[in-house]
Amino acid sequence: MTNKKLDQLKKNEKNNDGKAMTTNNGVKVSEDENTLTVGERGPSLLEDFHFREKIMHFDHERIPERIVHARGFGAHGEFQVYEDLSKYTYADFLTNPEKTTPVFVRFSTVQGSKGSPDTVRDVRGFATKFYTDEGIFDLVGNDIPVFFIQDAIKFPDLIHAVKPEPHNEIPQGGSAHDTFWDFFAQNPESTHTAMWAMSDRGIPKNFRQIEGFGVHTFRLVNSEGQSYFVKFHWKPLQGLESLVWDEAQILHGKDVDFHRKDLYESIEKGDYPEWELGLQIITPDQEFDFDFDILDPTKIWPEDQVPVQRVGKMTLNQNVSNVFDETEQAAFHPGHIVPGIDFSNDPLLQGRLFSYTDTQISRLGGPNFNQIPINRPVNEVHNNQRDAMHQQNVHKGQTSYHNNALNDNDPHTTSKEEGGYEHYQEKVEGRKIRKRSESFKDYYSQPKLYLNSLTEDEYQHMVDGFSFEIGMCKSIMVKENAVSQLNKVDRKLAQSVAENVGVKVPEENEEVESNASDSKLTMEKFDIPLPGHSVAVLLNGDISEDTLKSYAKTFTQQGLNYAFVGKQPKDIDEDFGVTETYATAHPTLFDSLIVLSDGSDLNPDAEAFAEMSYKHNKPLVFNKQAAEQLKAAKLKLDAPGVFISDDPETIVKAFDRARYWDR
Ligand code: HDE
Repeated sequence: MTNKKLDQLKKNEKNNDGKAMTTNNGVKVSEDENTLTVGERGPSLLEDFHFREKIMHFDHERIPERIVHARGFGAHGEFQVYEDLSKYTYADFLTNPEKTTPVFVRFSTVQGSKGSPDTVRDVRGFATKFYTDEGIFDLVGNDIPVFFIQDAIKFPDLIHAVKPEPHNEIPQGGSAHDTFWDFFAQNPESTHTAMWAMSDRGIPKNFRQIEGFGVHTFRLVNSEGQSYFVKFHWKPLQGLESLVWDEAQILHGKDVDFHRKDLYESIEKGDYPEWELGLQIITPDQEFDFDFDILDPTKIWPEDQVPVQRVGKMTLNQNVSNVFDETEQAAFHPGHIVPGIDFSNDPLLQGRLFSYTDTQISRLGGPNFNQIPINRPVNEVHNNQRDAMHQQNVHKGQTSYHNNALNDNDPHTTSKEEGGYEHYQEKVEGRKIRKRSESFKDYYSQPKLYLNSLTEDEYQHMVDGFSFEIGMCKSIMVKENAVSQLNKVDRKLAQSVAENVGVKVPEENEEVESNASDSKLTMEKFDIPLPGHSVAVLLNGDISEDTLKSYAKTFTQQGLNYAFVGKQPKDIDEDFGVTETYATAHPTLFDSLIVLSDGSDLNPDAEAFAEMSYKHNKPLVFNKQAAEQLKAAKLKLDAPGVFISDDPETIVKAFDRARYWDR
């Protein structure tokens, strides 16, 4: 199946192979290493037009990074709906199961700048551009289903609070500082999202294993004009996994590109990540049936109450050719919408609709950003918008206004039946007011529901997350205020965090009394397929090539990624060998560890490797000699997830579980 968007992008490709160098004006260049000077040691000349052009262009190569979500990575792919969804919508890409729709996805962190590490604790952006035949639909979502605020007018406050503090620009890439936790404590609507960010969801293992959420309530509209409230979900077919915080922090230094590398390499290998599109649907007559307001973006619709229907699949199967040209210049906007989809009155969504074009103008230099190749729709664009910076089209004809008679009134508008976008005719009336709806004011029930839905291990990770972040604040007042907020959700959580950060918990127990939970919120319920799992095999001493071959064969059959780690790199076969050394490999870069030893003196780096893998709850397998030698190491050989074996077939079973939290 061809991908129309990639075909379109191909037309803009520029390849220098076999080409002579020219200036931007097309003049061939004879010398590109020396400026024009008076004599060999004399001053440079102003007339050196080639130098002037080259250096001018270079001086302007950077564009402003995104104000939020600056650090990101994207890939191309396609989407196909499983069944005709015309019951709910007349959007063409959701009603024709024969059709594949090109997509471009950009994953991102929120707080950090463009060069910040991938593995920080943060919300991840999950923005999808569908290039449908009826125009572009952008689903600009996150990996956490709720947001910190309820009204867009508070977005600058939230972002000012979470970004590096203005007096010293610290910290980079994280929320573990006073202003963020001060915001948290003074703006109780942020409680729910903060709980998610402090849970394992805030430190995903990679982009392939995150969920995606549209967050807001949207509408689907069918051809009869009936509307349904909808929340969009992306469910990863790779399972859902997180890092351990200590591991994430080490990775900041060991590999700042950990997540982008994982995505890039998976796609290069043909190991294409896939997500199913999920819909939660609420009919208009059910709008007020819930104990939360469906317009409130700080609330989920618990899946046990409103099940997610999986309606289609997205596959990411092509890396970009150039990160700046495609990923950096991609301009997403929740207001890029197609017929059959519409907005709800969620005040956060409404504000976003206004905001995103502004940011593109300052980032991409003018209102023609839709003409940049990555942003062009695959269908034709015709209107009377003209001129402005960086216009790429040459518009023919005398008229650029509507209505006209000189050009037969073209470009003409079209009716809904012919594909023209029509807004859903929602009836609204009211007074102009600045007031938060009372129905938005329950800030603590859903945080409690989230807490109740976690496993014990996940709960403990959240305690650790809060303790680290609040513990990093300098102001005792901020710490106390933050703990007071937690006290309104759960007494035990507040007590544990208070103890860890050295403040008192409020005397009064204010917690929400509820056992309500949702079975779909824990990450541990997701199956994690074996293919893609990575294992480091540490070689101590002389391990025979036949042994290595038998390991390599089994791992390849099972779809595992592996690396043999030895003293020096060594080719064994055409396809494999010892590729890593103790200097280049690190336990945080692998999901599990095998140590094979011949009994000769154990390399101290091997012991450190095993201890760190153990600490991060990863599966460990030692052959008998290695186990004997590791008796003195800081690990327990009889702990869960530690296996002693040298049979590659049985070893693979150790990887059934990604982490042994019960260690
Ligand atoms: Fe964004 N957001 N946002 N946001 N957002 C941007 O647009 C904004 C919000 C999200 O990979 C900016 O092009 C406001 C919620 C993603 O390019 C900016 C509000 C959600 C991305 C902006 C929100 C998001 C952005 C910065 C509150 C999840 C990255 C650069 C009303 C549903 C897209 C840009 C990419 C980016 C504004 C809240 C997701 C400034 C005003 C809620 C994934 O326009």
